[in-house]
Amino acid sequence: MMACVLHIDIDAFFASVEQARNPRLMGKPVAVGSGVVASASYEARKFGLQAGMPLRKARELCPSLRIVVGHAPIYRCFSERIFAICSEYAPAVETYLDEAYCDWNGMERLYPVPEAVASEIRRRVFEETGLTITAGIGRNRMLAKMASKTVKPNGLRSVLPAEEDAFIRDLPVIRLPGVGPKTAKLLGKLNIRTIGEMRLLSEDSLRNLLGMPGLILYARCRGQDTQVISPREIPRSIRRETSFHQDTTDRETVDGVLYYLTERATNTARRLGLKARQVGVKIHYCDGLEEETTRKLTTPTQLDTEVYSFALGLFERLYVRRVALHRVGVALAGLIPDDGFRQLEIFEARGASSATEVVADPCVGLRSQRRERTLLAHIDQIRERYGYASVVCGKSLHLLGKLEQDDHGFLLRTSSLTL
Ligand code: TTP
Ligand code: MG
Repeated sequence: MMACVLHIDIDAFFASVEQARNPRLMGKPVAVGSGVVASASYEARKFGLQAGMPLRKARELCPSLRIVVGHAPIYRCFSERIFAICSEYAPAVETYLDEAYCDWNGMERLYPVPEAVASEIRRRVFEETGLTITAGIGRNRMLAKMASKTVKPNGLRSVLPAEEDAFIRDLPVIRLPGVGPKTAKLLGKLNIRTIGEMRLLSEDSLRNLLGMPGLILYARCRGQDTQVISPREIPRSIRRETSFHQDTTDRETVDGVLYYLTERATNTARRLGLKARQVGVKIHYCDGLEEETTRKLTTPTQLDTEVYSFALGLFERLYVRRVALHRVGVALAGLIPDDGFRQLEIFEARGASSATEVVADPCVGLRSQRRERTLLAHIDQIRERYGYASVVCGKSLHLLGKLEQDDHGFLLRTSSLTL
């Protein structure tokens, strides 16, 4: 086999961990979540349960359902253990919440039969954690993931280069990574229902139809995916600091700079796929006194408004002297991969009271976060293409007219916007 990638995904992750921890749940329909289903065991799926379904409906469909409020830190221990096993078999492993991509490129001589290695990993994971995983092997990460999807749960499938075309050609477009329900509907209007049929569209028409992602899909529907597997390196902290052009007591300027520094830091965190568990603020008065403080967050974040509201609170605690400021800085620390655990932490906070309580709308907070996340993703994209200064947000609007700008953003006096 040529260059290849192994993809693994834990079966019914949260629900399986609960079953592994409590033998009485073994073999029973189990759902983890509160308000809505985050994960349903395969026994529960037979009743039609799926992620995102309100628990009330889940109970109607399956009266014997056992509902468990989630335990995110425990799930993380299980996934880390599984990822550690994967790392013993691959030089580079890229991990997400319950998925990992192992790079086996260049390892043909060491692993002449990749399926045998995948079987060994699956066996070890089961023996050492009690969980089952599904594995897919393919020439690139997309094909590996698509392969594993077809054999869930507890399966193994390898798609050989000669089989690729037959494998993807007749699948519905929604099965192609990057095609969501909206795109599928749009393609449906053009009478395009299978991945093979997508190839009838030229590069230009896909771009006109879907924007830049259309170009990626043009390659993907042909089985091509050039994205490499890269373990994400995690810095200790992301710090953004600057002196003012003149020492100042003007709150608009200070707030504007604080916002701007925060946004630069969160922008970097998002680019690196990280969330912060701590926010810090540092100030230097013009007479040389320095103060610094940090705060731990209950829920890690990478969102501008959240980090800024913490940073502002910290700043207000620190800035108590009536002396002009010379320099300010914002730091994100306790960085961890943005692996999607946040959602459950919110479920936990809501669900801690009682499992039967009818929660008015557990999704309100989630929705506004999701909205901000989507908005920020768009802003990040625009900035990447047209320069950082192409969008000015929030309180950094105060800096317009006060500070000069170039493509890279505001011209700070002594910037440390290096990362
Ligand atoms: P998935 O891998 O999509 O689901 P799963 O592992 O429960 O089931 P399977 O892979 O066998 O289809 O997601 C992994 C975990 O992410 C899941 O156990 C719970 C969490 N999750 C949520 O919290 N909310 C969601 O909407 C989804 C889809 C998953
Ligand atoms: Mg899974």
